[in-house]
Amino acid sequence: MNAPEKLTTTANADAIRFLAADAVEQAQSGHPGAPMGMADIAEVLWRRHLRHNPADPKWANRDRFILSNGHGSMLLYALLHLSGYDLPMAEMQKFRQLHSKTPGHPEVDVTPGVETTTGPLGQGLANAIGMALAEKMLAAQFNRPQHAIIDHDTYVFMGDGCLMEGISHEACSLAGTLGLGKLIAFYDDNRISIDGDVAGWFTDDTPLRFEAYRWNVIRNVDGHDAASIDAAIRIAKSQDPLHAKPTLICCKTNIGHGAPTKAGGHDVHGAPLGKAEIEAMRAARGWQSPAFELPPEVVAAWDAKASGAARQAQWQGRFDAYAAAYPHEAAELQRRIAGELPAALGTAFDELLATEGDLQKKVATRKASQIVLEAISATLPEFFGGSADLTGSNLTNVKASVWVNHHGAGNYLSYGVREFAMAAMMNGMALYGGFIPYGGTFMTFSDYSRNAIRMAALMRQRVIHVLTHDSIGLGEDGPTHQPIEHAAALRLIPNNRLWRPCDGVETAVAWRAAIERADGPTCLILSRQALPPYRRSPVQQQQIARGGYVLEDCSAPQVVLIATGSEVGIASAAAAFLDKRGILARVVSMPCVEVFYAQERKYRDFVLPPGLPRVSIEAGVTWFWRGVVGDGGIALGIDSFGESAPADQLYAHFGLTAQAMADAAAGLVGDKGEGG
Ligand SMILES: Cc1ncc(C[n+]2csc(CCOP(=O)(O)OP(=O)(O)O)c2C)c(N)n1
Ligand SMILES: [Mg+2]
Repeated sequence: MNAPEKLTTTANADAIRFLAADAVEQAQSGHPGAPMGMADIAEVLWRRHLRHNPADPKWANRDRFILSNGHGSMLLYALLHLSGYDLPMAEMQKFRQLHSKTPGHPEVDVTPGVETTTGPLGQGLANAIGMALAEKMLAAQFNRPQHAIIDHDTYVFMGDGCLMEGISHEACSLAGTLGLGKLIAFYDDNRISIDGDVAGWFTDDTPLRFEAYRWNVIRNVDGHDAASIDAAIRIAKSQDPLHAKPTLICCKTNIGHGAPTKAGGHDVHGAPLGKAEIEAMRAARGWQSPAFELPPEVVAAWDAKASGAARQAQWQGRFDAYAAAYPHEAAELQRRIAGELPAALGTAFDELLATEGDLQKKVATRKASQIVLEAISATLPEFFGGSADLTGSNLTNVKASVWVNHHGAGNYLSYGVREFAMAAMMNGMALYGGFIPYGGTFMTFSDYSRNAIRMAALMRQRVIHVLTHDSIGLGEDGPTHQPIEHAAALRLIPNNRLWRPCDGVETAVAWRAAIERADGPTCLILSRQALPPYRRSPVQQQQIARGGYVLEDCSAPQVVLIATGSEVGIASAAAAFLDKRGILARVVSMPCVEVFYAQERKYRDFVLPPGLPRVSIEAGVTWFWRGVVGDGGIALGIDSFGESAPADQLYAHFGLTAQAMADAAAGLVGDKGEGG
């Protein structure tokens, strides 16, 4: 590279440095270190390699860029602004302010060009691995000879923090096995994290670690030398596609590079540089422009609008040729990317619910779930199943499941014992588009996935968690495996939906709600043990979708018994006991509390008449239900850990019996005992 080019390259990267330093200074909040340290890598990647179109951030065949070290958000905002996305300079000045397009950490659907919400370290990397998998599978399904319409790379930036997080092991190990050769990750090896020099807490041989994962590792790249960075990217992209591996480019960098006195230390990680340091940096780097102004030649050098439009137009030409040769495939791909459900899906659900079959028999709801999957999967090619090594227990597979292979064919993935990576990869797939991912594990291990479930809720992504073995009903495996607080905890996540169906029909309705819901995740909470079926009128069957409904009624109820899942049977038996004692009880099944409380007041009051005493039962913590039953009501449940024993003994041990529920209800209506 000759001298003038090098100068421009440096100036282009310095534009990122000054935007980041000035925005953080203005906000008096944020992280200048990573953007300044990775500016040179970003400049080479974005200006020489990244295939994107600022005018259409959703272009299907764009390269994906994920900033997994999301605290460096100003790096991404600077790149988007400089490239010509709809992110004007005014937004740089509003960094971290209410309702700006430049929030503290990158948020999908807030800023054009942000592919996923990052900040919780390690998850962006796992999202990117999900996206790279989605690309590989979509390409395998839709590309045809001479028509490679899905064919792009997925790039990730990450720092020490992402690599220290355990999820990086889970996800990168799987990425190596799957041979995701179009995934290119850059490690910002600056030897600094918040507490200081990582020598005291992070001394892994990272290149060796990734070689052990079967990645293509490029070591010792000078992260401030454009030619070395460029060469590394070219090596990553020149792999034989048949044997390609994910690439890790290890870049030695200097955190806060350019700051005259603060670079290289942990103080630049997450604090404003200070006016004096920024002015000294301006002088040292010969940067004449004031804050939030840029030299015209730098603006021109960065502008990717024309090149991006040309690139997309060229792809559009290829897509049109594909559509002419393969009209059915082209329409189907467009449908899937748009996230529209096929009409046949609704018909399959309607038929399943209208026809007497195994779903309407006594069945474990995990088994009912598999019956549902068997009935609908063929209509939903975007459905992508999996399990964290519990397929035979979660019953997430169907006869037509094909395990994903090295070439990207298949519709089912054994994620291995990697719950968190599974959840975060599913988020990546949902964000990518063209797939509706669902994955299974035991409900108690939803804690391992929890932050990724939260991120799906925050990002409004359609991801479905199949959580089986949902209570002490799983029996002998004992308290480690028996979820107690999990249903309540999952219900607490805003925009998450939790369904705990009581029989096969409710399971089908829950699956339908999960799939038809396009703006957030759903957790399906399913039993290991068989549960009896209920008979419902057509109206009752329709009301299941309202989250809660009257399952068994009487002429003038004196008390309402509310239950979910396997405890609905206990509530109905309790109602029968009460009836013998001359007490009239209504049984309400409430498979989805969140959906029920989203119904209009009239319906809620119809199901739970104000003033009538309430008793709830769920084999989990009671405090969640106290709000539903109110001060005068009784919530039956378990406020300790479970025990190891056969399930029926456990229900008796924890007092979750029809007799106990009947006694509680009788007490509320003033009946003190048999005949009393
Ligand atoms: C899961 C998670 N834990 C903790 C944090 C808080 N945090 C933000 S950045 C950071 C240090 C990251 O170090 P590194 O990735 O090396 O970033 P650098 O200082 O080099 O920019 C921490 C602990 C977080 N964002 N996510
Ligand atoms: Mg670091």
